[in-house]
Amino acid sequence: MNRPGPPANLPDPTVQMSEGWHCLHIYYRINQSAMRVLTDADCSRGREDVIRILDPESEHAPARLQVSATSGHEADMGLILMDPDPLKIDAVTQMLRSSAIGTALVPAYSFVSITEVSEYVPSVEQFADRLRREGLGPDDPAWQAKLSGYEQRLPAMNQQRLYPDIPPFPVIAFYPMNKLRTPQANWFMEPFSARSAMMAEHATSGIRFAGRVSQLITASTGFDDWEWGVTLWGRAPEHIKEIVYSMRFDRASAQYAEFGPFYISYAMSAEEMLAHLRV
Ligand code: 76R
Repeated sequence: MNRPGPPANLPDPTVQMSEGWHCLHIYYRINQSAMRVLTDADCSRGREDVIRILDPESEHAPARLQVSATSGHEADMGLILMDPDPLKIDAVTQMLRSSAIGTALVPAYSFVSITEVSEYVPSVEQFADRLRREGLGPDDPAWQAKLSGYEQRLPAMNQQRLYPDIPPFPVIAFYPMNKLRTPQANWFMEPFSARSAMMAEHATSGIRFAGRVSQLITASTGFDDWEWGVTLWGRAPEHIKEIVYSMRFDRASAQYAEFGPFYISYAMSAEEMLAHLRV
């Protein structure tokens, strides 16, 4: 029988993405009973293991690695890991598990996602349409400056969305979210124009936090139980509360958003984290 073969000129199968990175947020709890049965030698070797495994400069480290201490009973330490290779990320968690204090490191929560440029990031043409809707025309003196400013900023902003640098802010909030699919509010049944207008309102409210909060939205449809992971880095803790509260009033959140658990962590080196956790 003549079966149709795969179409010609497909790229080779790969676990790497054509663009963007794999991302893992993982939280651990220190199990005190497991710590108790470790010998002093295991403990000090374990500390050295963890510092080595979580050194962002080491050769085995994924492209991005951030360590933090987490508030609340759910977790003690949090990691954000990003890399083109999902197995390089997974190797970090396997190294921790098989380290000298691996039995005391209990995963408490994890979230698997990938970086992306959202479909609602306006192209230069869509940005021009938006200016028109705001009442600005090509004859306006501000038109060209706004448009070419956006055109110049866009490549760097998309680079940051796909290959994010971690900002030098000490407070990290992470939570997963969905957009609702209920008969009363179904985001996915709304036309693109309506979703786009809501996301424009959302972006306008987000831009007010420039310099105080840095956001990373990673996509997880098909990768984890929620549709997106929201990572917020705050210059100070109050900005996190303020942005999340004020966004509750944006239509995209007020009507359509559903949230998972929230984790608040404080960025530090692996060595500082171990000292803080009294390991
Ligand atoms: O990336 C951009 O700056 C373009 C505009 C923009 C998009 C496309 C943007 C801006 N976001 C976008 C997409 Mn966002 N964002 C969230 C949350 O708690 C809540 O209510 C929602 C959680 C926060 C706090 C936040 C912050 N955003 C998205 C998406 C993907 C939707 C899709 O693709 O379908 C989600 C789920 C989401 C959620 N957003 C901003 C912010 C901030 C601070 C900004 C301004 C960014 C800036 O300063 O450049």
